[in-house]
Amino acid sequence: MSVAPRHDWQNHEIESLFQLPFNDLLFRAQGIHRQHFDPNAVQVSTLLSIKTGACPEDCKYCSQSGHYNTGLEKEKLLALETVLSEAENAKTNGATRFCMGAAWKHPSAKDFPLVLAMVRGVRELGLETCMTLGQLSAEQTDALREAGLDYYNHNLDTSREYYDKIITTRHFDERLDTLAHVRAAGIKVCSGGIVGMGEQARDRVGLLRELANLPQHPESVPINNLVKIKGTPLENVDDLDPFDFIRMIAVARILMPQSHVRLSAGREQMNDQMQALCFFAGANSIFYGDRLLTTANPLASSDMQLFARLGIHPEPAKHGSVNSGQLEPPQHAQFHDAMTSAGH
Ligand code: SAM
Ligand code: DTB
Ligand code: SF4
Repeated sequence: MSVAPRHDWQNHEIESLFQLPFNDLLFRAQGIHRQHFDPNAVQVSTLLSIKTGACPEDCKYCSQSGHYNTGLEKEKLLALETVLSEAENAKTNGATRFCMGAAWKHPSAKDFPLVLAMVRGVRELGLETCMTLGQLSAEQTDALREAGLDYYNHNLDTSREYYDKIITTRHFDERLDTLAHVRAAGIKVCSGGIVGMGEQARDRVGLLRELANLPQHPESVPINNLVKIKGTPLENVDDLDPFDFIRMIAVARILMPQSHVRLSAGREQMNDQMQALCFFAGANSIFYGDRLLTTANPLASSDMQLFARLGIHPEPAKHGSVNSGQLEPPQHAQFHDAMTSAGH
């Protein structure tokens, strides 16, 4: 029996989930997953950095912060044609959502019209649209919604208590304000965080509690494993135990049963077995394509093979945009070929 999602999780309840024996936790997460989703479908999004580097924020994990010398090549806001041609490629390769990220504190009035044009153009291609541009005002969220934005990504990143150790130039409550504007505008919320930043187990509990106790659960919850970037203050932080990463996915699945939980950054550093366990724990979304924003992601061909070996198929797009719900050739042709050659 499926129970209505809760928004009143207490720390001690979440801690007890994390403390369950691994098999008990995964069994429970998988049971909940099956009540709400096709257990063999995974949503696939492709990411593009539309404006790279020289960010005024001081996020200690990030290659794009202007506060650290990471050797990253900076780029201006991309031209509309470049973004649309990348989106076309993503669609041809089988992605159903196109996520565009900019290294900004917030979008400027000068750049905003081009951003809106990107949303309109990507949507016209029949892809779901997602943007992550930093802090937004209520007026900006309304304009994005009008342009056809489906999702806005803005992560809480970590617990309220650990947050100041990671970012000092933007406050936790400001993040919640942006999420509230996004929700009020009728845009779907994509919000999660990063683990493996030297946080304590209680911070992973705190992050999930904040997300699960939002008035409405984010439709998409990216769980990123820190990609260590040379030159940032976190470049030498200890690795998180891989089982604790899988536990994080499983507990997110239990707390937010109807949300897509994304196995997000860090897959390039994971083996296939680890990713398979993350899918079993309830992850049902990935970034697909050989680049995240500035770092490597597994090759699309490797992901197709992994899906085929696991009998996983990409989830069809569900959105109010042009092609609503229909995946037509050539979308997914590659996945289909990989599945066939793996004997499915
Ligand atoms: N600048 C915008 C912002 O921060 O809201 C959007 C882009 S930002 C890169 C999006 C998210 O990516 C961050 O909030 C963080 O959770 C994640 N991220 C960034 N760098 C990462 C890294 N090195 N490893 C794992 N996740 C990372
Ligand atoms: C999210 O939660 N993870 C993505 C996306 N939202 C924008 C970004 C991951 C970035 C990983 C490091 C990089 O490539 O720079
Ligand atoms: Fe800037 Fe976003 Fe990186 Fe923070 S995570 S430094 S806001 S690009």
